[in-house]
Amino acid sequence: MADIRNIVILTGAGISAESGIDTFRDAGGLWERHRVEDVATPEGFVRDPELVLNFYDMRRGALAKVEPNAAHEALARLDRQWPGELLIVTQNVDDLHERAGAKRVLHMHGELKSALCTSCETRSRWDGPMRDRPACPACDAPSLRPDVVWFGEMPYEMDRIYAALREADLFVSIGTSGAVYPAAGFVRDARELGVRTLELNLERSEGSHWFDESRQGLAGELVPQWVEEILL
Ligand code: BV8
Repeated sequence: MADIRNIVILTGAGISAESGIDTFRDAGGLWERHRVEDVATPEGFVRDPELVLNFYDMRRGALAKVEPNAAHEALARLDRQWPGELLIVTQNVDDLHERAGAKRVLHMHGELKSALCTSCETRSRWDGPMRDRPACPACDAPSLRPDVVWFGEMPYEMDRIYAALREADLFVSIGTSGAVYPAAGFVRDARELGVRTLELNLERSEGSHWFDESRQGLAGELVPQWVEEILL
């Protein structure tokens, strides 16, 4: 693909599904077992901090039992071999892109392995549970919360994401339902900027009709195939 130099990739829970991490909206998904309002909003955290801390402790603990899949590995290979600009913007809070070896990764909704102090606002790498209210590494206050972006909170590094979209020649969306903004709006921003758009997803998503091309299938199959094509 000679005329493609700069690529922005958006990933969602679907890229981690084959690693055994629950998605949000598929059958049996996270939102079937937990009300979003209770576990993924600031109000829910104020109302019942233990419930929220346990919800994220459980998901953080599950990370140790899963591995990156062929889709994460393929994006890491693209990251290593792609000569132009590449940015993997992930909505996921898992660390599978990094564990597969990808470097140019941006977690717009934060990370399970990061803690945010509600007293000093320092963000610290964090691997363990938070339910016992551990001390903030920076200010010692027992006020750590999961460093994830809840509904109603501003996603991280939006300026950097829009700057990358403005420079992009190709926008690829992988494993996301297109249900949550502002991520779900990136395909429209890309189209308005004249950027080519491709969707790789198990089924048609809420935004499929906005893409120049939409391929349905397992990320573990579609992503390695696409990476092979683009590196030719
Ligand atoms: C904000 C982190 C602004 C936490 C998450 C009305 C209209 C428009 C917008 C709004 C509105 N009302 C409210 C809003 C804003 C709201 C929003 O969009 N609500 C929606 C519900 C309408 N958005 C926000 O609040 C955002 N912030 O807008 O701030 C602002 C402005 C000024 C000042 C302050 C604030 C923040 C949203 C972030 C919420 N946090 N996650 C955590 O992980 O616990 S959201 C979470 O769901 C994900 O991060 C992701 O973003 C989102 C969607 O999930 P997906 O990743 O797409 O997963 P899903 O299960 O939905 O789909 C999986 C897909 O994969 C499916 O399509 C499936 O087919 C596919 N798949 C499955 N298996 C495979 C597969 N594909 C390939 N292979 C497979 N094997």
